Amino acid sequence: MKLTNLTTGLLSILLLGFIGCDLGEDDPIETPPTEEGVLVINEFLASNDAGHSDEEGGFDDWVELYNGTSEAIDIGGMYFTDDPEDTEPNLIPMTNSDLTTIAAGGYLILWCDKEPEQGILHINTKLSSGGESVVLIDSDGLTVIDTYTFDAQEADVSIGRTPDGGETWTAFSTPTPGASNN
Ligand SMILES: [Ca+2]
Ligand SMILES: [Ca+2]
Repeated sequence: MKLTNLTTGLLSILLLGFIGCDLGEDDPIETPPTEEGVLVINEFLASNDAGHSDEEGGFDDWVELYNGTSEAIDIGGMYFTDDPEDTEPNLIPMTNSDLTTIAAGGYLILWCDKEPEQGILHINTKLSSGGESVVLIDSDGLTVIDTYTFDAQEADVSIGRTPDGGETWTAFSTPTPGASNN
């Protein structure tokens, strides 16, 4: 008799537990995202006819980086290239961390104008409007931080992630260099 009561009790506990789990699965509250932000290529313009110009007034190609992490990141010492097979990617100089540091949640523009004499954020590479890649490589020269390969581009229409740092790439007829893509 005692054993039967014990068994019934255990079954009740198991059944309650089961019902509890079932209710839990139906809970409409979604788990908040836990994935930490990362440093990404967030937007780029490979055909700049009359969009945003650089300090010298040049309508040059540009790449926007976005720091989705909670810490400032200095990209000095990292590399950028338009070719994933490039054995000599462009070194981003380490000579002025004020210019190369991206605040947490901040943006930075690299000008792809083949005019490195215009400053350390001017890469010795232009982007092909016919399509190629944008590749950001870590300071070890090997680890690809982010890369994206694109097809032929329309003039003054940028391609970027939505939301900032997100998985989806969208064409923007109103580019937002240095600001949120939203
Ligand atoms: Ca320029
Ligand atoms: Ca933007």
